[in-house]
Amino acid sequence: MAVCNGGEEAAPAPAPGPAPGYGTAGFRAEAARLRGLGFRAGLLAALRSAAAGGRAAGVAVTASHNPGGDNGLKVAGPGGGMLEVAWEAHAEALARAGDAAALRAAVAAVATAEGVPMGPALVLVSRDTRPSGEALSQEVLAGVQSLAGAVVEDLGVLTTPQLHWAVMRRNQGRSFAEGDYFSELAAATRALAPRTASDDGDAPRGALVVDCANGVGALKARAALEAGLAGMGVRLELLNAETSEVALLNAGCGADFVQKERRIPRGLCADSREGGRAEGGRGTRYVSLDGDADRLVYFRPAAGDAAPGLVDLLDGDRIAILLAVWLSRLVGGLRPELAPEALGRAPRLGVVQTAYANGASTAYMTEVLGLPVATARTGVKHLHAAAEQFDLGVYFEANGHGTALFGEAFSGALSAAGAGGDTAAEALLQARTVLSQAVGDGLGGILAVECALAHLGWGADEWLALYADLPSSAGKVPVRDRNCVETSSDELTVVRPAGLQALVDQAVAAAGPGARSFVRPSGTEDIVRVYAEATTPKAAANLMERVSAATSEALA
Ligand code: G16
Repeated sequence: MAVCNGGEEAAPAPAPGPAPGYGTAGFRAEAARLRGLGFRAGLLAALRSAAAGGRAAGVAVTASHNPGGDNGLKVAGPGGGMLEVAWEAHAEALARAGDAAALRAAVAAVATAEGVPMGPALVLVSRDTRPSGEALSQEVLAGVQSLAGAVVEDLGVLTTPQLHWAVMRRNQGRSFAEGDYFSELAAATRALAPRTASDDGDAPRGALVVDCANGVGALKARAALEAGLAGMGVRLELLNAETSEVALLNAGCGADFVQKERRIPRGLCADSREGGRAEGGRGTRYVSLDGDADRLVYFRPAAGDAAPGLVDLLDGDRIAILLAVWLSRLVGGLRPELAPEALGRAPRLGVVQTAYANGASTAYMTEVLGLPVATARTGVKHLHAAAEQFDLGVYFEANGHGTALFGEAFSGALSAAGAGGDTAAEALLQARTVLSQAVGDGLGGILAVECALAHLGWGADEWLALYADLPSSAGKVPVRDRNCVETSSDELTVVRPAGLQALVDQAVAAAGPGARSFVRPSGTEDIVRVYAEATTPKAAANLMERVSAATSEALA
């Protein structure tokens, strides 16, 4: 059984107070509250790797969309995706272990429960640009090395999806050098995109403005995007690319801000509507990444009579639809004599969303596109697992986190068809490279969206015209302890505190036909989230306010 090697004696004591839970996407809290947790997350990742016979696991030190004073620890499992849900309880058990003796006991308990052998383990570690990240990642490195036989590799400053990609590639026995990440994205995009660039450097498909949230994406965006975009005639412009001032991180910018507030990010002029118009698909396009570049949302300064500063949002729901339309057309172009022969049946395409998906997007997917739509709990780990049920599963949260997964049998069929000269199969294989198979990747997502728009001949106008969103409103209720609210497993019904769901039901009934609302605790911030949909913007906003007030009251 795996054991500690004495290094655990140097484990920093955890900060006072209850240890944070593993949450939606890892441990996340104000940086000072994470003391000692980096060590324990490193140890946990080493155990995960040892349990997988030495295949690598990973730890990304990041708090993603949270403010600059927070930090966090996202553990990647050996597949390159999020830590398996079954291991989250082990992570929390290690987090609660106060001293070296308790840590040894917790490690022994995990080793017994999971049958973790004494043997090799490898953990890849990265961090984002937060100043607190350096000390926290040093803790992670020490934590990994405290497991007998474990080896750690510090990959330095990376986006979270790059860390996941590195773990996936390492375990495929392929290079996980950062240069390969960049060059493969560029090569796949160039192979995939219609060639529209002219030799004189003109950008016939206009400019793409990337709001980097003043986060780690700013350091990687040019290397990841420029070559691929230039090949398809798009000029790259970076906005909010200041990483030296932590107070600017995710502040008034980035995917979470734009999607939740529906406002243009800082740095764009509030009345710059001209640039926002898509003229025949050639206008400037805008996209926001979040603080660790695992989410993307497109937007444009709102057209029409909207107040300056607001946006027309092209969120994860719309990105899922765009990708589903594009990928379905490619699948439809497969040579019938090649594809079914290798797969043995027609490929099953599907989409996965969460309860936050706008009802109009779900209706469009099922009624217009005729695609099966599955609903998963919030959290990429849940959507990813649901998408694996399809041969080609597109998954996106409305907040912009997602990708498209190509199943093993389908990928095999595509390789066979591609080798036989099927150009649609070749294109699908390139799309699989651009769309990370490990976890949602904001940078790869941008390239996929740009390829899809170019192939379909769409600009923001055509994309927005597919359907009209149902009016919706999202709010946050600050709480001291987010665990004070508990929901049913589909997140649609509050089971604790007693009586709150009845108040939500009353508010929904009063908001008229077609209205819906739900309340769930965030797994990343000390807040309870409230979502509401109704037939008019005013009714949706009122419903959200009423449910938020009921929530505050129930928790007082
Ligand atoms: C993380 C998760 C996402 C989730 C988001 C918000 O994103 O990876 O799946 O949607 O948190 O979660 P919650 O509503 O529980 O706060 P990120 O980009 O912040 O790591």
